[in-house]
Amino acid sequence: MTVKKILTAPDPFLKQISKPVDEVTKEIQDLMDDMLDTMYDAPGIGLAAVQIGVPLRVIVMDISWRNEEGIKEPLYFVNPEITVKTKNLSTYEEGCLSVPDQYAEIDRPEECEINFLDYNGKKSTLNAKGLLATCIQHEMDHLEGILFIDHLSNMKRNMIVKKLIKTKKQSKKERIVA
Ligand code: GNR
Ligand code: NI
Repeated sequence: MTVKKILTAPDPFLKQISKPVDEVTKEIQDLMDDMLDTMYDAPGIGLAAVQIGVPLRVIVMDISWRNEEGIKEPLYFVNPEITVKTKNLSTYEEGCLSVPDQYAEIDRPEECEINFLDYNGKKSTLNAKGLLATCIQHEMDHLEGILFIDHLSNMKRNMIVKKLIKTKKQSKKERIVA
């Protein structure tokens, strides 16, 4: 169980399409454990493997652990596929661990159905709505090399990317001084 470094935009590594997993082996389970540690540490409610530098179609999520009760309910998705999505859209203010401190309202299908393999490699189906549906779609975008800022106008995206580059340069300088 290890907290890994999360890659941030505009790192070109995040733009690649992640590869399907052949089989849910011990290595894949170890990867999912590390992803969950990294996600809870960040803190976030979802993480795709590519965000920690592993371009495989693996996602972990837990949308409830930051509630009042704080009970952990991790979800694991290997090779997820959206089988149904509603025409109805809903809007959420999204953030991303790979786009630090930036937020924007994004429209996505309100409900969707996902087929995937679970932590034990068993075929499974999930009907998602609300934040769960938004989050799984955000994570599945990562598998295609897409970030939430790619859903914004060029102008809004460019502004955010400029800010990210500026903060990256600044923290590099600080590391040299320190
Ligand atoms: O922690 C996260 N919060 C979040 C909020 C609204 C919509 C999507 C997300 S996912 C994000 C973690 C992340 O970057 N996953 O890829
Ligand atoms: Ni993200």
